[in-house]
Amino acid sequence: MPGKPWLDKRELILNKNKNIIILKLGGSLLTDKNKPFSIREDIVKDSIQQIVDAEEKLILIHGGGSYGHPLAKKYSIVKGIDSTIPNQVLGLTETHQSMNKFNSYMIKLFLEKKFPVLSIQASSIFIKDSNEISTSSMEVIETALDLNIMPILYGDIILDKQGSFSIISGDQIILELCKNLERYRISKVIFTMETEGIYVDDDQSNNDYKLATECYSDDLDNLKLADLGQKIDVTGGIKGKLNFIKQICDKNIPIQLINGLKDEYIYKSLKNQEIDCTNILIRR
Ligand code: IP8
Repeated sequence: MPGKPWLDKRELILNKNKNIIILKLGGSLLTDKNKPFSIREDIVKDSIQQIVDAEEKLILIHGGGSYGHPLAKKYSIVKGIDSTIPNQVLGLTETHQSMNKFNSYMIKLFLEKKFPVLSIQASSIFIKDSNEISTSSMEVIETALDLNIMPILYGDIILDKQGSFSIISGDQIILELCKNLERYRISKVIFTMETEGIYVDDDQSNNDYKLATECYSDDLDNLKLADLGQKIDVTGGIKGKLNFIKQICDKNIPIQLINGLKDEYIYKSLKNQEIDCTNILIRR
């Protein structure tokens, strides 16, 4: 269109690949979750290198780890506004700022590798109304993807129109993306953790836990899960994760749970190469 050259450029970009992967890097992988403000630098750098090497179109989500959960717990942010908690609103903003700091560390590493990323704050694009997420504009994310910029979102605080607030976990953000992205098709969601996936007691009796390599989403409720040790987690741990996983599967999106500590597993998963992990399948 004469006089509007950017429209041509947009057209060109829009014709490109419309499939994306969503990758979550768990907070307990990236940080020492029980020691406030501690980044596991080698693991973060290695994970970022694998993402850069894979050259796939994706949205990256990261968890809170020791930058989010201890502060959120200290001020009981998940429970919403409570005037009996001293400085709770200040604690809410401190939690957000702490997550920003962690996110900035990640962003800087990508930019040092000349890899274009854009930090998008969940607290600016999502809001709750009586505890239900009511607003979600995906346009910024989709336009960033059009421009081949990798959007990075992270567990954050979320405000509630009824005069309260809570925490939005990385898993909840993923579910919202799965529900609301319109111009992109999510081919797969990868959750990167510190174990190969879900460990279950096969015969439900002798505590002999085995890796569930394949698991149908509608069987998730009936699994006897291994207790892999509880760290500070204000957003529900593995049980909370499975709840989101089921809802993501309802959108017909396959899920892989992988061990981010294993050599090149993030790269291999992004490239659909075979690895030991849990694949959550959808029954047709
Ligand atoms: O680690 C929690 O996100 P998650 C974010 O994905 C905060 O559960 C601020 C605790």
